[in-house]
Amino acid sequence: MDYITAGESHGPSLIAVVSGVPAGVTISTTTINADLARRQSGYGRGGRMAIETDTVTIKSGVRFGKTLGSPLALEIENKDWENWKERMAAEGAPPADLTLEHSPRPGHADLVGALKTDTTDCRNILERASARETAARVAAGAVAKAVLAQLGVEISSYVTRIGSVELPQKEIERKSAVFSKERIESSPVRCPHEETSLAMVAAIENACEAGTSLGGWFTVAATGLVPGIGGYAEPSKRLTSSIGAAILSIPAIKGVEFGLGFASGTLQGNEVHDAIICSDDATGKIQPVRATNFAGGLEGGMTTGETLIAHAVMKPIPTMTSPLGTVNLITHKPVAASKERSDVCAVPAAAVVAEAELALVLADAYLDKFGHDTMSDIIAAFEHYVARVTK
Ligand code: EPS
Repeated sequence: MDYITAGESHGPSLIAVVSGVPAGVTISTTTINADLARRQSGYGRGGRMAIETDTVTIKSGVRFGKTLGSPLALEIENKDWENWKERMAAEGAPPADLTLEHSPRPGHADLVGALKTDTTDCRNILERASARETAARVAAGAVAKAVLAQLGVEISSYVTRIGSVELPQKEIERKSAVFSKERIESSPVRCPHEETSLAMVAAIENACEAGTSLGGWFTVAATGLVPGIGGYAEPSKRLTSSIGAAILSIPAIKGVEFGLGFASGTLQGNEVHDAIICSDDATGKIQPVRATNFAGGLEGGMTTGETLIAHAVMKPIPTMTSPLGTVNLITHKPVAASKERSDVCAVPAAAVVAEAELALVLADAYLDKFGHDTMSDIIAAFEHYVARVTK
């Protein structure tokens, strides 16, 4: 399974094309729209989210609620296009009163993108570098989640830090905790701890008043995995690298770790590795499992069968209402950076985008192991494998 996206932030729409989806996957626009709404939510979002109500139109690849085995084209309209039709027209001359964006924002793709593509109008860059593009990824990820759901895998995420406010360590159980969806989604910042959520909201309010922005940390988890997905024999098959790269492809993400992650470099081997024990599952079958999950569900680049846990850090959004200094690209004189409307904090939204990225990599890896073209055959191969590894 693979995907590409197209679309500018203020163009007519965002599009995701998802290829390699097997035939027979149950798809519902209600489920995709629920994830799109989760991406739009979270305390600290800006004015654009009040304009948009992201909903998907399935343009191809699905018939009567099931995939056909052909590529899926998914479209999300930009309601804001109504206000940008002339300024973002695909054809014709620019309007006479068009304001060009000559003041690149430090921390955004504006300056380097403008240098690279031989323009002084940063709008040519920021329209695509905008995190608005991640709506299309979430739609693509919902298709991957639908494949995984038929194989018993569920994906969730939660926020552990915004600015200087952090979820207490005892809640995270050495970075291996998973929380119920109810606890996460009932928080305005998708943090499963009420007191911390309130402090995070207050921190966002303070940053808003100061005209600045905040980043943070989040965790993304996959439950219901079987052991042996991914591979140790070739670099490209190691899920540690493909999941890491996928999460790092989300705008503003600056680092990813699995399980104990960086902390494992400060501890001894006996404190870091997960002892192997034998356990009877509900059906009375015996299988080797882990006493703990400090590895975050990956060993040798493969799933261990424990919950997969990745942690990521998002930098503060570069667009600020009290902007940093920059240089006008025409006059080369110092000016304040452009104040493109933006969010104060989008960490809760980025966590939802990371769910999509994790789902896309995991679905692809499951199909690598169990077959690509038809869901009923994939499920048969999957059940045969589960029976073998849980003798
Ligand atoms: C976003 C849409 C954008 C921004 C934000 C995220 O809309 P607009 O540019 O019209 O305000 O609100 O973009 C950024 C954070 C960014 O860095 O570009 C969205 O849909 O998530």
